[in-house]
Amino acid sequence: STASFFGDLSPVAYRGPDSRDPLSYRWYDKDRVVLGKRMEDHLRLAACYWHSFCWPGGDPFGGETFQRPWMRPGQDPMAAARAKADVAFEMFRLLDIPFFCFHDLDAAPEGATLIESVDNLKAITELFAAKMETAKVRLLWGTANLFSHRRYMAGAATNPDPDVFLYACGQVRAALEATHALGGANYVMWGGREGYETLLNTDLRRELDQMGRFLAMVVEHKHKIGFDGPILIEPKPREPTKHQYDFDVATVYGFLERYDLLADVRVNIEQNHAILAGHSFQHEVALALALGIFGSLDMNRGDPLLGWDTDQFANDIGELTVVMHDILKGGGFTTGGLNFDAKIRRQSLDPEDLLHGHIGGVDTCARALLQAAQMLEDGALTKPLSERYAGWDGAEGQAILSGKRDLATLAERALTGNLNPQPRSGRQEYLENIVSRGG
Ligand code: XYL
Repeated sequence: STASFFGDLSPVAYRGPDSRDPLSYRWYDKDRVVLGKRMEDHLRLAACYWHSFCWPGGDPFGGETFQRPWMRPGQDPMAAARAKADVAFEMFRLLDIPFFCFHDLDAAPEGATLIESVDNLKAITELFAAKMETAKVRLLWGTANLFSHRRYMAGAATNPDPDVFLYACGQVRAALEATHALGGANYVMWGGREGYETLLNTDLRRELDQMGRFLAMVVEHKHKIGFDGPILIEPKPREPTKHQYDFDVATVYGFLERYDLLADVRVNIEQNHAILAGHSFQHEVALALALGIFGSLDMNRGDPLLGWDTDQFANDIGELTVVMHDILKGGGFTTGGLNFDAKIRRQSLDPEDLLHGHIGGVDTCARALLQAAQMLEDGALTKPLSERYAGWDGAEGQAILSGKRDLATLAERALTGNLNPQPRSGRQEYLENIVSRGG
């Protein structure tokens, strides 16, 4: 039965860096206080519903490999959804993970009509709420799947057919209200098909205006129902469309500014999407922090040799250390957290593989947090950084930045002062060594 999907296992516990038990945490010691806050409260780790429980292990060349009990053909879809929920909540318990995330259609099956789909979601939301009364797990964010069904092949909000836009409104209202009912901390919008395959059939100006209006309506509705959390846009440059409008953090910032949505909307940044956009993960996080729109992270990794979204579990300690350092420096997560938008490989058939994937991701994040906290406490990176820019902190530097000097004044000063600025080392290797030795 699905209840015994994982067999007879005890919850994964912290056993310290020397542990040889593969089903234990070596670094994730949730109650350990780091910079005045419990590790669990720093990281706000979340498991995602779709990759672990809905993806059947297919790829473009072959079908499902996992054949989970709740995926067997011919079952009543609602019974299968309930069985799937039992296994999901069992995994959250075994991993002692404090949050989860889901799309409407991960949790509840699409019905024959929109009304039926909304009813299915309501029923599963009630089931989740009942489970959450006794389970420890909370909801980091909910979202709507506006990309799988063929009705959305030309986009949801950006569809040339306004009826598709209305249908998307029906789905998003239900998913936002379900998220609210379950006490979700954020609501995510990833524009899966908000983009194009060819500009020959695409009116860019219209599609951007449609997307801007759609997002504004979601924000209006969030306020109407009293949902406190932010709306998070998840940037991605391509896949499934050739060009996606929410290309990267910089593009999303420009979009939010143009449609006057900066007050209510932030970003959910994914490692794999960052590298698909030709950036590093750290670049996207640092830029969102600098622009004041940092929200949450989809924690995974892409394969640098593959040009697509492989969504593997994060395991690069160096990469995550600098990202965690930037986040800590920026004050840490508020409503956001670290969601494992990651899937095990299609040959990883065993239920235990799901646990190994998460355990590795959790420990990498925990270890990165510890290293980053150490670096921050020592000022190992922050001191050289502020020294590098110290010249701007004086009265004259501030007068320039606040608009109290004009071009001619400064030009004259450079001429009469006979300025001859001397370059100074950027010390990149020195800084890289701090990161690679772990603080
Ligand atoms: C797919 C995206 C989604 C979002 C939620 O690339 O990462 O899974 O996180 O729609």
